[in-house]
Amino acid sequence: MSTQPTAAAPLDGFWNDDLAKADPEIAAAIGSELKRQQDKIELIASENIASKAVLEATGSVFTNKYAEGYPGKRYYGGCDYADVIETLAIDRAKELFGCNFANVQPNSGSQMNQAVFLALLQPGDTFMGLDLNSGGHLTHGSPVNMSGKWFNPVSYGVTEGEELIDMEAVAATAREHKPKIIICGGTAYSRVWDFGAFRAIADEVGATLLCDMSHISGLVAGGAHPSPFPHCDIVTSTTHKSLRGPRSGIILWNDEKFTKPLNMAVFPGLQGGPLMHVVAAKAVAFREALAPEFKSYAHRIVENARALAASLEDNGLRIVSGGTDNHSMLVDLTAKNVTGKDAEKGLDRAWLTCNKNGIPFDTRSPFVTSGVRLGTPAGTTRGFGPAEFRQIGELIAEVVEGLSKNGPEGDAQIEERVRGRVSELCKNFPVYPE
Ligand code: DSN
Repeated sequence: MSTQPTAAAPLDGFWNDDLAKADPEIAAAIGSELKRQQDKIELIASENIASKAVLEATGSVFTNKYAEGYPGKRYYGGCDYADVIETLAIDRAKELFGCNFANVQPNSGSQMNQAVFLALLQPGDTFMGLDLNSGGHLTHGSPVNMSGKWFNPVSYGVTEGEELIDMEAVAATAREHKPKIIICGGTAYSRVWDFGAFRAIADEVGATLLCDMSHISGLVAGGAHPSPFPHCDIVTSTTHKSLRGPRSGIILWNDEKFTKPLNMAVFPGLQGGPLMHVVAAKAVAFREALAPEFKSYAHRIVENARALAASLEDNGLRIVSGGTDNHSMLVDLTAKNVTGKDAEKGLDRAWLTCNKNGIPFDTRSPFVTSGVRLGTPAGTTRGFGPAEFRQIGELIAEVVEGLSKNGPEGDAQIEERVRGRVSELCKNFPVYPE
């Protein structure tokens, strides 16, 4: 049996058939991708399944429109409706996250963070963020990223024993280096962020406090994680992770003094014409997130993550920091003598999609790693509950056991059996039931 979902799914019925007629190759690849998303279980913590309304807005005629500038102050004519959607997106973002100002134009997570640096730092200035090895993000000071090449990043990490953010190290590093910006938030940290404690340290050293809440913004919107406001000065977020919108970014803040520098940094500092079709889709996603059902969704994400973590632990796998408070977890495979790279491949053969990820104090390279990162936002969207996630934990443990015994090629029989059980689950919980 092939280890990949077989035939491409036709797109007929999902959209109309314009694309299939105009470009059968691309239509076939999109159909295959739809089938992959339907047939495999998505456990990548930063991915989700956006609604058809979000997809429709992303594919709308706003693709055709240039709207450099901001609502009411554009450099192009014909922006009446661009103003309507951008104003709605701004108002909904402010309502959703309870803040005074929003810029909804950043095209991506990297650009939203670059805009904050452009607004507040000069080349060579010092800022502080969570170390990549402890779950930080590339744009928070990695030496291979512009943030690490053009500025002077200093970092904090997690404690060796509990694997929790080392607040003493945060305070000590901040006192020593006096960073202009302190960043909280990361991509592979599964515990609650103490924004108040970061605020106290930022105040002590005179730093601006930036939260990159990309991973948890859906949980914040739904009240399943404390809000970075009012503690943080500036909050950035991608919109496609737990927030379940289109692939994009936003910047939020409360103090008027940041308005001009941040808006000028996004446009004309970094970007030209905003992707108005994506701005429209962000507005749609914010409306969805303001609905009462989203609160329940956000809480179910966390409940499901706890069920998955508990199941993995019950089946002999160690979870970094001993569990999770949010949508994600890191599984430490060291004791199984399995690398993250081999686990990612083995799990994919069994139709469980995840990514290899370094664990705190990992001795292996980022291309190999000793762990995998798992998340529940996408599975929760398709309707899985704690019972399904407990099963998924068992399936993951079985595949890892096969890898542990047989090496990188794993146990083909186990993987085939797991694929069968994944298929059953996926059939019962379609990604786009409509
Ligand atoms: N690549 C994203 C993630 O997976 O966390 C962050 O940008």
